[in-house]
Amino acid sequence: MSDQWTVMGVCNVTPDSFSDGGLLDSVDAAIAHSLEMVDQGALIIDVGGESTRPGAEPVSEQEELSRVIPVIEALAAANSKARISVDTTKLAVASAALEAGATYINDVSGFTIEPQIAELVADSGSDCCLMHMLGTPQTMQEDPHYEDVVAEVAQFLSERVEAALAAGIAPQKISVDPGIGFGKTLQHNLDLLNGLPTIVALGYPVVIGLSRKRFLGEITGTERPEQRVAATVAANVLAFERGASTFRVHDVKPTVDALKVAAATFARDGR
Ligand code: PMM
Repeated sequence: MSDQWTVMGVCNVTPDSFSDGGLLDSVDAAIAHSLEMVDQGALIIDVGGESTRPGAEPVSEQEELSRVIPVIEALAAANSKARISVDTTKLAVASAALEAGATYINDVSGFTIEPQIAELVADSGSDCCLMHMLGTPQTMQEDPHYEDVVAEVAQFLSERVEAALAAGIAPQKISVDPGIGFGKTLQHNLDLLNGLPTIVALGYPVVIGLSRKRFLGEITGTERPEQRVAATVAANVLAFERGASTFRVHDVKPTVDALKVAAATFARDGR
């Protein structure tokens, strides 16, 4: 386990994301929120313009561009300490985002939807996160099935890493993410959290995105996503203990505080 950790703050500029959709529907609101997350300790801001909520309809390239690019441009102009990530599966959006100042591509399909993104990442020298998803957001929660979820997700991620390396992406630019909630039941999500050391053993930093997700609501009986903060913090501390290093969250301050305490404790423990 490492005591290095990074918080990635979520800036969804979508009318329909599951937990914060519609709140950030102006560039000014998105920037103010992002800069607040940076003040609270986020080192990466992840800007997304297409909801990946279960059942969400895809958005057109043009619509996604018009949502995220003005925000990325304004965020880059604000010169904050944080790096800018774009949460997209589209080559055109990734490319425009890099031009606008992003340096990190977060592709929830692990470069399976538009594989040419891998070459773009390689040529630009940007970082990337390769995530596991079963099916598409439209279908992923329709009775997801695995023989061994941890082994299958690890196998998928290792294949996607190979594809990224083959495209010329430097190994130190790659992170992997088991994709909590993307084609997973409550039990699959818990198995993946428990099994994180298997994903960590692939040898790449592990990103975990469990913030406010439905499985936390199922466990706690908390209907409203914004009331799942304590559950999010608890699960992230456990993920940290099992070796995750980047934590994608909506609620930056409580997560940063919790990870500081966890890191200080484990550092004392000498682990
Ligand atoms: N989850 C969502 C969107 N993007 N990216 C990564 N790398 N990992 C995730 O778990 C992830 C993601 C969906 O959650 P949101 O609607 O709160 O953005």
